[in-house]
Amino acid sequence: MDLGQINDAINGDRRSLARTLSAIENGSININDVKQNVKITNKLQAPNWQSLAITGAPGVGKSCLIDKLLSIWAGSGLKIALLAIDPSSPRTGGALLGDRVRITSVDDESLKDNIYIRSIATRKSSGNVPLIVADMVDFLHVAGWERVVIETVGSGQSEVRCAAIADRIVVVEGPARGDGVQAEKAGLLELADAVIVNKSDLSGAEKHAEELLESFELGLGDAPPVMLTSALNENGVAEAASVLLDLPDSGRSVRARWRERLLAHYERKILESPKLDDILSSLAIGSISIDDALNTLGGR
Ligand SMILES: Nc1nc2c(ncn2[C@@H]2O[C@H](COP(=O)(O)OP(=O)(O)OP(=O)(O)O)[C@@H](O)[C@H]2O)c(=O)[nH]1
Ligand SMILES: [Mg+2]
Repeated sequence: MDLGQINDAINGDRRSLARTLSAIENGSININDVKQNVKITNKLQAPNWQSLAITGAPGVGKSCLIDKLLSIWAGSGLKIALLAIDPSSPRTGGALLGDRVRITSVDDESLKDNIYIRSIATRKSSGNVPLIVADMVDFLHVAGWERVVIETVGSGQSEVRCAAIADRIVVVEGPARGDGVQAEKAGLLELADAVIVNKSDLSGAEKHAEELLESFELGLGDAPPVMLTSALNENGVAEAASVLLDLPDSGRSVRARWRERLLAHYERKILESPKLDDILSSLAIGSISIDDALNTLGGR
């Protein structure tokens, strides 16, 4: 562990920050060791939330919307970081390129000291991505980034878990396409502390917001706020930015979120167990059962 580099990162050096995050990403340093070994000088007031996941189907406008939100929040003096989880889809060849193009707030001279952006290429990662993301969020807080936004596509278990590690989850949807509520299918809505229907400049957005409200009314617990925005013409974005900054966690999402976190940690426990190799060999020759294996790996 390069303590000098870690201290530089904490003291604001961006290159050291990038390197430290890479070291967390590839598993060469452990966040708990870092916390034990560095003096944490950045005393942040604990805000309402420290991490906010913005999730939803590909192409609904998450990056465009985040760009506007970052401008507003950074403009009000908050230090805000974005972790863009890159599912490395063959479609885009990786969201990095797309997001670089779409996130323009970072090019603004007056804002750039308050904004830090980092992509995480999940394809290259060997470990448990949601927990790597959680560790990176942790380090960003240590390094003085008050709020961390996580952009993740809301399909696929790992992506949903990346959202579940955040303090708050916002699900972004597009206008109605006649095939019902997308996020509902992915089990995302039960995790949502707020829902944004973006592309309100297109027809079908209001109808979709109504569909969402109806589907919440059928469910249990209090419905999260449903907001309409257009990242294109900025309608509703300032309002959304202010609601999101003070967003309470909705009671209904808490259990679902803890379930995802529990599963992520359980998986890490199994994968990082020194007994895993032996257990796999025993399973392969049939000398133990799955229950035996789980008892051994899932225990202490
Ligand atoms: N009409 C309209 N188009 C929008 C709006 N917001 C984004 N778009 C367009 O939608 C497309 C996708 O936007 P992105 O911000 O990249 O969407 P994303 O959800 O981040 O996509 P992935 O990262 O690939 O999942 C782009 O062509 C945007 O220009 C909006 O409010 N209205
Ligand atoms: Mg995007």
